[in-house]
Amino acid sequence: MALLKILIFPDPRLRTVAKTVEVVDDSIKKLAQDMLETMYQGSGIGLAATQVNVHKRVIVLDISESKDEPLILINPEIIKIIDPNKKIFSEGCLSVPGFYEELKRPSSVEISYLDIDGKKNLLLANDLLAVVIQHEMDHLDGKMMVDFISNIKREMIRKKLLKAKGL
Ligand code: GNR
Ligand code: NI
Repeated sequence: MALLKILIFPDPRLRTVAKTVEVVDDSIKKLAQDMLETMYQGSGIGLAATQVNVHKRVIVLDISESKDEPLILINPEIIKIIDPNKKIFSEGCLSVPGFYEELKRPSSVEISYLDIDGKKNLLLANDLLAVVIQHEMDHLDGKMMVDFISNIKREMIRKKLLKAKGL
């Protein structure tokens, strides 16, 4: 296991579009385990490979209170929006530390993905689980929660995070 370094907005590498995983081999398994360790240590409930500068379609999450229900989703796809009515959630991001934004997203979606054994699965995700999966899938496409807020707010966040980095 190893802790990975998380890229911070506005690092341009966060804009990379991740590639489909062709084979779930040992390197993907190790990546997923290291991502889970990194997510737990950062007190996050989700993490996309993009955030650790690996541009493959792998996300990990754990929305349980007890932090013992890890999920690894490879090549996740939304195959159906079950409830298109959008709900507001307060979202945080390990790549935008210290900032929270109220975003609206569909609150019920059906996902297909490969599990850690390379087997195809379906998952019906509601509420927080649905929101986190959509947040992580955005990362895989180089999108971030700051893209949904006003330019002025995004610019304020960009300046504060650059300053915090000493840039
Ligand atoms: O830790 C996280 N919390 C969170 C809260 C609401 C909606 C999405 C998230 S994901 C975030 C971790 C992260 O940055 N994942 O990319
Ligand atoms: Ni994030």
